[in-house]
Amino acid sequence: MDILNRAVWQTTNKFIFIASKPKKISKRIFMNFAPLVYLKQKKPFNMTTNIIKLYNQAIFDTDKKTIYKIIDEALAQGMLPEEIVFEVIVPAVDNMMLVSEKLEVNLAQHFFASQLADEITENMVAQFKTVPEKIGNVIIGTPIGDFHGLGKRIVTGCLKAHMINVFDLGLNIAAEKFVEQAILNKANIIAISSMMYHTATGENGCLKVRKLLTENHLEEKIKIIVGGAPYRFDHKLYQSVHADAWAENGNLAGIIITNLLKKSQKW
Ligand code: B12
Repeated sequence: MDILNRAVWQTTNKFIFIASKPKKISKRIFMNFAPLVYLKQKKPFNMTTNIIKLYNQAIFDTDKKTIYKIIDEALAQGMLPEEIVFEVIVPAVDNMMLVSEKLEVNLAQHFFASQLADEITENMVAQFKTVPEKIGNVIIGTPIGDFHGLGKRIVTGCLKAHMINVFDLGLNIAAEKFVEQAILNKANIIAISSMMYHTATGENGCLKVRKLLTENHLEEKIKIIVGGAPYRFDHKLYQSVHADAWAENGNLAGIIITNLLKKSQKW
């Protein structure tokens, strides 16, 4: 977030000074702080729209301090924690994915957006009037030999914001552990993040998880979803490794997993 926007948060006086000279402010900056005018003055204006705009901008600026101020302000103005999660946080994750196709969005911004989604969702859920029902349990990890954890963490943040319970096993996970943990936690989905071709297609990764599920007659209960760089290069690779599905990014993972959860046999 730029200095002008910070000033808006700091003192109303500074804001009035800025607002009195609108011609000198770039359109982008004006659009960023304009909604706050209404927020501060409590004028009838679509508050949720304002919060969404401010939140999205702060996400792009990777400005954590401002994000928490926006959330506090939203709560103070009467927005419910439920509304914050479902009308601000989840759409912001979607928005990041949508705009990244057109604008240059870097890895740090993606990572930041999903981390914050994860963090704020946890925070808000604790304040919900009725604790929301999680739509299902997911086990996630990288397979044996793969220590690339960034994609997995982004996916985890997105899934949590979609109200999915995630058990993150970490890196370098044996096929046996994926299955054992899925049974233990009554998970309907095993999500495997592979960043290298050989860990995606190797015998100790998804192929072995599938073998174990088949041997234990768990295929109706536990579905496998895969993701990571090799799958983005070859969209049919997921079939070769006998997964049920794949997803290109965290947001799509949330949508596809929600559908898989509906289809899988309950524990
Ligand atoms: C960062 C990085 C590293 C870092 C990892 C840091 C960390 N903590 O994760 C470090 C430096 C440690 C590293 C090491 C190595 N790396 Co490396 N690394 C990369 C790099 C540049 C980026 C990977 C990444 O984080 N991407 C960013 C994330 C956000 O994107 P993403 O993972 O694709 O995730 C998105 C989607 O794929 C999807 N997704 C991801 N996971 C999942 C899971 C599910 C279930 C779903 C549905 C979706 C999903 O959603 C995510 C969010 O939108 C890639 C190149 C590349 N462009 O991919 C090489 C790359 C993966 N590395 C490579 C290699 C070779 C290595 C090393 C072997 C290098 C070496 N000689 O030591 C080691 C191996 C270490 C190991 N055993 O794992 C190769 C792999 C080539 C291959 N054979 O397939 C790549 C492709 C580089 C290259 N072009 O050669 N690497």
